[in-house]
Amino acid sequence: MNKRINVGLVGYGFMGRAHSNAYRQVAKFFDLEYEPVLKAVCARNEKKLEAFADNWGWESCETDWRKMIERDDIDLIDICSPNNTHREIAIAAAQAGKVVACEKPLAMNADEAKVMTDTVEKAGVPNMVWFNYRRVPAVALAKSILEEGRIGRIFHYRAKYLQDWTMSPSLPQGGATLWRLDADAAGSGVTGDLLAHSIDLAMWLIGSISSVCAMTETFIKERELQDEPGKIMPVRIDDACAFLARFANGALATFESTRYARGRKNQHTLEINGQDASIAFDLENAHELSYFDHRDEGHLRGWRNIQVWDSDHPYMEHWWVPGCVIGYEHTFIHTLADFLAGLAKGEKTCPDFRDGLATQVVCDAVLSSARNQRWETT
Ligand code: SOE
Repeated sequence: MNKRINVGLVGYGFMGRAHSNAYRQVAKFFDLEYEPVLKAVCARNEKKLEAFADNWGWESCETDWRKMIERDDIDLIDICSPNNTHREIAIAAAQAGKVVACEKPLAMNADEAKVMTDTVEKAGVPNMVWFNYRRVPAVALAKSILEEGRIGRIFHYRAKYLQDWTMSPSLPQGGATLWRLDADAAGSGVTGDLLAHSIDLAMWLIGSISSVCAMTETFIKERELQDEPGKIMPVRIDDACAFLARFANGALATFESTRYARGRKNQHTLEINGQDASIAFDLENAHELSYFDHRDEGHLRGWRNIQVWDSDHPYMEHWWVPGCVIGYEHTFIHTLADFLAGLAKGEKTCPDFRDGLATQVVCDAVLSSARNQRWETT
């Protein structure tokens, strides 16, 4: 009989669905000591909440997260409400001795992330941030290729994260579904929402970032409020951001993100160029990893596309027969599986809050560099 871990989820939007699916699936595909129980879900709109709980099989509903944290039958608090709620909920959960999982970005800014990290560490509670793209099998394979030393000295890192869903000037801002456009709820625009993913991956793969030089732009300056039709307010988030970076190990990087790349829905790419080899990944072709090895025999040398769908590739032995591709939702299941395995062994699983803080420090430096039009150190 597996040990049960009772989960209380805060938030039921896009990420609430992705996390609920992970809690439902994980024990069916991974042999784990801990089996998550979908104990309670919390949000303010009671009617929508009940329908959500019903659909995903959450046992109970709460409309006040404080009450959920007080419950003795909840072991883990998972936060996937808007970014401006993360700090208060995470701190209260940690102080109540709960395990804490938090959607990215960890916080609105590095100051908040620091307090949250200090609190979970002082309370000694296991914690993690859902940077799910570390658990794309092809990205995990890139990590092991780097760890095997196949790339040699690294010179360049190139990342892009492109979307196009906010291009319409008539799209409102704020409210339940468009809080990512509201600086008070999100903290920032593409920097915290998208580049946080790219920065997390870059630092995991290559090492820490020591300085950045950024530019940002807000293309559409005013939008109607979703909750107050007719009321037009300035837009205060960054619609696009590009920055140069230096890693502590001497490698150079470029990062670009926008929600105005027509036709790009969720294109998240990275390329690493080293002395001996290069690797490249594109989330729009998530089951492939491109690899070029200069040491190959000359007449055979060239980019190869590794189809990351065989049972000896990361995570793939848990799924179907080789060649049957998996997708976006599986990255959340893998994140959860690794976290639960870490809990069982009493080991921390990365990315934890300290890693989330490191990313937040870089995001703050990026925004400050763009504001002040100068290089910033992190
Ligand atoms: C934004 O559109 C978003 O939903 C991000 O918030 C997620 O983190 C990203 O993975 C997909 O895009």
